[in-house]
Amino acid sequence: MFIDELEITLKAGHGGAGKVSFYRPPMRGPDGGNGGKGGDLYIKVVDDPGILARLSGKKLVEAQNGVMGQGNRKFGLDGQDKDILLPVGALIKDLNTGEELELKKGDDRILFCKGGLGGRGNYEFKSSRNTTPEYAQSGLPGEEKAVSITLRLIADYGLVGLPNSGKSSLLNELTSAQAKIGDYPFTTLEPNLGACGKKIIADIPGLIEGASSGKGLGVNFLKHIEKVQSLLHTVAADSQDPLQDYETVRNELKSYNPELIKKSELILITKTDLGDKNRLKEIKKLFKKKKVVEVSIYDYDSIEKLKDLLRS
Ligand SMILES: Nc1nc2c(ncn2[C@@H]2O[C@H](COP(=O)(O)OP(=O)(O)OP(=O)(O)O)[C@@H](O)[C@H]2O)c(=O)[nH]1
Ligand SMILES: [Mg+2]
Repeated sequence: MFIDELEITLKAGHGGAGKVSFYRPPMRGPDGGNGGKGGDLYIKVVDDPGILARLSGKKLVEAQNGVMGQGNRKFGLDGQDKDILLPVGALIKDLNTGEELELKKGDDRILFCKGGLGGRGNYEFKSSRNTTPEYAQSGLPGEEKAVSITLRLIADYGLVGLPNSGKSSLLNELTSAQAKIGDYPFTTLEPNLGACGKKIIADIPGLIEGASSGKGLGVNFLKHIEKVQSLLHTVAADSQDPLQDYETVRNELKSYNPELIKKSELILITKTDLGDKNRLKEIKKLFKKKKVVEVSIYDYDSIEKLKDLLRS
């Protein structure tokens, strides 16, 4: 399942306690060693938008605690660090402070929660005034942060359009994605990504009237459009009213976030094999000065032309 929102607690390791211990007689004096440091928790940024699925159902990710010190002045082991893998584009919000961190490409590994220091053992408290200290420090707790993680896909192009208008079919032709295709609405239930050369294309579930207020599947996925560079708006050539189809989707984008319709846009008249030349001419006219490209998955040349255009 594709997951793009979750809440989780991230926690570094607790420092190990210092040890209270004494040499055996006749030596006497304290020999309790220090506790180990708690492991740090790192965010490791990866290029896989599907990675959040691994955290499904998890409430806590934590690094290892430091180990308690031992007699004979032995230090406890440090706790192991822990990496949590999160995708590029994720926004991490600290639920207590409201602080936000956005994971960008090129970020690698970010120290997010610092492990607690280990406590000092009683050996370290020996002094001329107190040659047999009977106390040691407990270790310090590691940092702990309750966060929400929200992912917005980072893509160059976002495919938008009514259900069944051929978005996923196009994604499969333009990239090596293998999105599910069906001759019924709402075949796509979660976003798909594919690469066309160096450009990433995102395919989201179809939008219908009312999508921005929760109808269909749209509203859950409209946020992914916020981060794309340009829109590829599919309109099927066999539609009764292509302009109305287009306006419906534009209105939903606008109601969700007016910024969305300011993005550059290419209208793709899809399934052109289903319309005769005259009808195609009519449809093109409807969109007047807008940038329109005709395409059919059964027309190899049209797909290759579109690939060239998108890559450039
Ligand atoms: N004739 C023809 N049929 C096409 C073409 N492209 C897609 N189709 C068909 O149209 C139907 C819908 O295709 P999808 O790619 O699943 O459409 P979608 O826009 O992703 O649909 P949702 O995921 O439901 O929003 C399928 O039966 C496809 O085989 C085309 O160029 N020509
Ligand atoms: Mg689809």
